[in-house]
Amino acid sequence: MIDIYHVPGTRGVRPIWTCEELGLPYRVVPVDFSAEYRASPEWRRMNPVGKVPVLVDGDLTLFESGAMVQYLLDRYGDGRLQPPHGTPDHARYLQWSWFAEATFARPLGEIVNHRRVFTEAKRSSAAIEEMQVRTWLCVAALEEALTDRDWLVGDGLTGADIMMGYTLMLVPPLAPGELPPAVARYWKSLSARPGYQSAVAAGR
Ligand SMILES: N[C@@H](CCC(=O)N[C@@H](CS)C(=O)NCC(=O)O)C(=O)O
Repeated sequence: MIDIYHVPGTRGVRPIWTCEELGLPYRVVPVDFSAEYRASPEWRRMNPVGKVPVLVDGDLTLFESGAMVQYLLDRYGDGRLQPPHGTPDHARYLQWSWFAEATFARPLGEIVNHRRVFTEAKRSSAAIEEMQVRTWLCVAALEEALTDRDWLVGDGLTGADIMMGYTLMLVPPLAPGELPPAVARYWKSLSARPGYQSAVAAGR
C-alpha cells in the first residue's frame, strides 16, 4: 500500500492525483501541520525540513512532491502519463514539471511564507507585490505555451500537467487576477477531472 502523508490543500494533491489517474490503491495519512509537530524529531525523520507531503511505499520514504509523481509513473505507470524517457518530448515534460515547482510555485510559496511568518505590521507589501509580478510572468509563459495546444506535452494529460495543476490552484488565492484565455481553458479541463477533485477532497 502507498501511504501519502498529507494536509488538505497542500502539495500532497500531486501524488494523490497521480494515484487517482493511474488507478493505484493508496492511503492518505493525516499530518499535524502545526509548526511544533513539523519541527519534532518524529516528523523530521520523515521530512528533514519539516514539510509535507511524504510518500511511503514499502521500504521507500520520499519527500518532494515532484519526485513522488515521477516515482509513481516510473514504477507503476506502464508508460502512462509521460512520454518515453530520453525523447525530446520527455525533456519538455521534465522542463514543465520542474518549472511548475521550481519557478512558478516559488513566488507563490514566498507569499504564503511571508504571510505566515510576519505579523501584519512587519509584512512587506512590496515583497508580496514583487512575488505577484513573478507569478504573472509564469502565467504569461504558460499562456504562450498553451495557445495552440490543450496539454503541456503531447495529446493528453501527463505528470507535468499534474505538477502544473497544483501550482495553478494556488494562483487565485495568492495572486488574484483574470487568467488569460488559454490558461483559463486549461485550468477548466484540469480542475474538472475526477482525479483532481478526489485529490483536492482527500483528507478533508
Ligand atoms: N518542493 C517541496 C515543497 C514542500 C512544501 O513547501 N510544502 C508546504 C505545503 S504545500 C509546507 O510543508 N510548508 C510548510 C513550511 O514551509 O513551513 C515539494 O514539492 O514537496
